Amino acid sequence: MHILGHSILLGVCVALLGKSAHAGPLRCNSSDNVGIPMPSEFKKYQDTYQKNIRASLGTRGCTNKNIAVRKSWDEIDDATRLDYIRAVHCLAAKPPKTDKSLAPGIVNRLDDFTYIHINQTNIIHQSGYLLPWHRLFLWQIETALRDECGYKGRLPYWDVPRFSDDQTKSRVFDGSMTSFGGNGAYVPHGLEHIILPGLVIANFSLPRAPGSGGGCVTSGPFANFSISLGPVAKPVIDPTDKYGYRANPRCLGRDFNVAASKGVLTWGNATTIVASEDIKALRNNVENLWHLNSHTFVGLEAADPFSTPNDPVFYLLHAQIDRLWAIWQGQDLESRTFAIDGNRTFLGLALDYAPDVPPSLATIEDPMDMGLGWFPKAKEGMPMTEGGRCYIYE
Ligand SMILES: [Cu+2]
Repeated sequence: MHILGHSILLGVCVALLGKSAHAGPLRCNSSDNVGIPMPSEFKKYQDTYQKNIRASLGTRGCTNKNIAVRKSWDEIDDATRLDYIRAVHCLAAKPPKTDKSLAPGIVNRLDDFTYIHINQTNIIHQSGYLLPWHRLFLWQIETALRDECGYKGRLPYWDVPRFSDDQTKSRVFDGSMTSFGGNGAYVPHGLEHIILPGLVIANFSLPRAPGSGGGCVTSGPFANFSISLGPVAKPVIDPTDKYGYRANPRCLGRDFNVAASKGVLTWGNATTIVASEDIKALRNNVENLWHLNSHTFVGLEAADPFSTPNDPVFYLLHAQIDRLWAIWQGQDLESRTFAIDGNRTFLGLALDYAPDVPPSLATIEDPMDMGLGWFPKAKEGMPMTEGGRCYIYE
């Protein structure tokens, strides 16, 4: 009887899905039946991480009572989703705090974040700072959403491997008003080679394969969303505006690239990452199996290594990466929390604008530039339950 009742409920959900008419598809309440379930191998790592983090907590500061839980966007309720989206629009309507002489294209509080990410790109990617820098960056935006715009929840993550076959089945990209919208409109385009400015190597470029969009996002709460800084990595760099610091008002565009997700951003690769035997393997696996591919899947603005935070989904994308790192750290908090690997610059290349940053190995004592005059050491960006941070991923 129970099984019969369940299938009737599923039938109702399917019928509702078929009737999507207005502001986006109707969804049945439970998303339990959507996506690829977490395999037991991955769950084993997640369980160990959660158990070890909780066991490490004391009775003061970050405790089992007050620890914040960061959840999948697909597992939070619609009210929380709407509150998050409202808070992002709220930051987009607030004045910036960054000195505009640094980048005249900074127009709002979100651009403070995009600006410092552009400014630090050649230092915080393919380097030892990737993970700690972005952990603090996520914490900064989560704090801004909560303290400056009254968001009541925590930073959610994009449940990438659960939807690797079809990311539009995720509530992140289902195009509804409780999502981040869908793909960009289709604009015919081909393969491009985008140049990353600032590296002292002749025309360092990355291939950018064409996806199925290429134009403006037309559905959901970020249709008609205006962005200003960037793009930075382009086929041709304008030497008078190398880092896209001038105002360049335009729509938020995307270019979904299924080949970067299907068979790539899988539970199998997520498991390989959390099972990495040491920090060197972890960092390489994160970069090569996941980081670049998840940006490439979303495409266009999100795939610009510099100005990628222009796409509000950036923070959910990086929360997934932060989660994978957290689960890896949580297998052995004592030996892994402060483990670091990598150079001080992108692939150890010299930078044309920062000759004082030697392309040598990063250490946990190195300062990182988070913007607005905050220069924490790399080690401050490593624990999840110290230094004001107190969160766990579910
Ligand atoms: Cu980044």
